Amino acid sequence: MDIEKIMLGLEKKHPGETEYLQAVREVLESIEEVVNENPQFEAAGIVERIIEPDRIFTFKVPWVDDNSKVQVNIGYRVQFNNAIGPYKGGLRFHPSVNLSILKFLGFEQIFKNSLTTLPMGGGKGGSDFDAKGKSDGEIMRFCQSYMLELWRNIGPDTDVPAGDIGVGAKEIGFLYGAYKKLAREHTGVLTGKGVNWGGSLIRPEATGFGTVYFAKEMLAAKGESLEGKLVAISGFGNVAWGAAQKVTELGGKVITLSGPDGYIYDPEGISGEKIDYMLELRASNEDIVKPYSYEFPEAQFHQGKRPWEVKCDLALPCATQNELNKEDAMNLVKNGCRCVAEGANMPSTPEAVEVFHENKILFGPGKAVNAGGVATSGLEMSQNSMKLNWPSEEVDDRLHQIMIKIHDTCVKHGKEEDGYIDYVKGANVAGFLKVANAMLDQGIW
Ligand code: NDP
Ligand code: 2IT
Repeated sequence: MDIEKIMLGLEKKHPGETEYLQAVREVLESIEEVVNENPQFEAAGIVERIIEPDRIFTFKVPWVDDNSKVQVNIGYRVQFNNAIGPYKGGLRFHPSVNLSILKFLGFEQIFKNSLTTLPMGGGKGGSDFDAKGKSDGEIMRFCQSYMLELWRNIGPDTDVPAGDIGVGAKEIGFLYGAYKKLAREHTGVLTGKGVNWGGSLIRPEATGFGTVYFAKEMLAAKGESLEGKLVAISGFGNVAWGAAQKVTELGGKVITLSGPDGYIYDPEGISGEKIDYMLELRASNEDIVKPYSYEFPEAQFHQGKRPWEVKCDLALPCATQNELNKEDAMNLVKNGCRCVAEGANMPSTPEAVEVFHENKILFGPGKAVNAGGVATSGLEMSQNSMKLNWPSEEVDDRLHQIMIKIHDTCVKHGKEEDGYIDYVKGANVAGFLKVANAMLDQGIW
């Protein structure tokens, strides 16, 4: 496989789509060996086909704000690959959303979903809608308009969206209400639904819980545990919230959170009512974590900075892509951090990942570490199909087992001669093989 030639072709076709090109390059570099060993993949053009989405929907989303002014956003859904199951992946509503970001997320989702062991293909969607300062009525009208266009292209066996940045329980509720009205069906077309109308218990916590279950396995492979560890978390949304809960439960101490405005350092640890306060912060639709330091004066607020400068044993980036660069990675290594597990999607830049690998730091990539969210979405789909609800212990146990299995799979495909585990390679190779073999079986499409 000639990676440079493939990348050149892709760059030509999709100029300027930096996040998408970054995600594709990382996967190609990991799977080079396995593709070269399996000439049937090259003969069937698997790589050329897997890096292009099956199709993309782009549409106008007009809505009326509280001042009776017409607003227009752009909506997207990228249906990337459905070789092993219906397209599955979240929706992101954030002003930064563009096609490059959604294509990178959809591409990553193919391999992540393959790792979960469940039958789900890869997709992603969203809009450049900015929820900041919007009333619930405005968010509802936006969600209704978005679904008015999207509903014909999704379905419980076709494409099943869920949440991501800016899309939580509230937005899923509005989107589902609109779908139900348009399709005249009550089906599992979205995941992350309310528990009274088809949602799975533990889905809200699942990404954060799964992240910590994975980190726990990484530490255990080195004979260590979370007990007494100092943990730096970035973000303050859904993933950060679940991770903070589970770290605390397993005996670790969460010492940072962050938002686009800066980070909080709380030497006493972020637990109990402080974790509940994160929900309030997130629901406020404000972009600041600063209020945390008013509420809990022992915490220090560091304006415009990222948490990677604090001394910690573990780092869990849970905010957004490319939020941890080479300098941050060098700071973490210098300060004795031993394990980095990505709760967010692609939060570390390629240069940062290189620093982790060079220093033999335990490094878990997002597509393995945060797969517990979509895995539990898969469990929600199973429950919807069977028309029953599992108790929270059962869902949590299944999630935990899936995360252990994903960890084992990464070890199997990523263990190097000196015993170091390249989790990036392990996740990419294992995720790829299952989808590539399914594509081989199904002919050229
Ligand atoms: P949320 O919307 O709940 O929270 C994300 C938070 O991060 C927002 O509050 C956002 O603030 C903040 N944020 C945005 N940019 C930055 C930044 N540069 N520094 C610090 N904080 C920032 O989203 P989620 O918690 O759901 O998603 C977080 C990450 O996890 C994303 O990468 C997502 O793709 C990934 N993920 C989510 C899953 C899920 O199930 N929800 C599953 C797997 C991965 P603001 O809105 O003010 O910009
Ligand atoms: O990035 C992700 O895996 C998600 N946002 C969750 C997707 C899902 O379908 O639950």
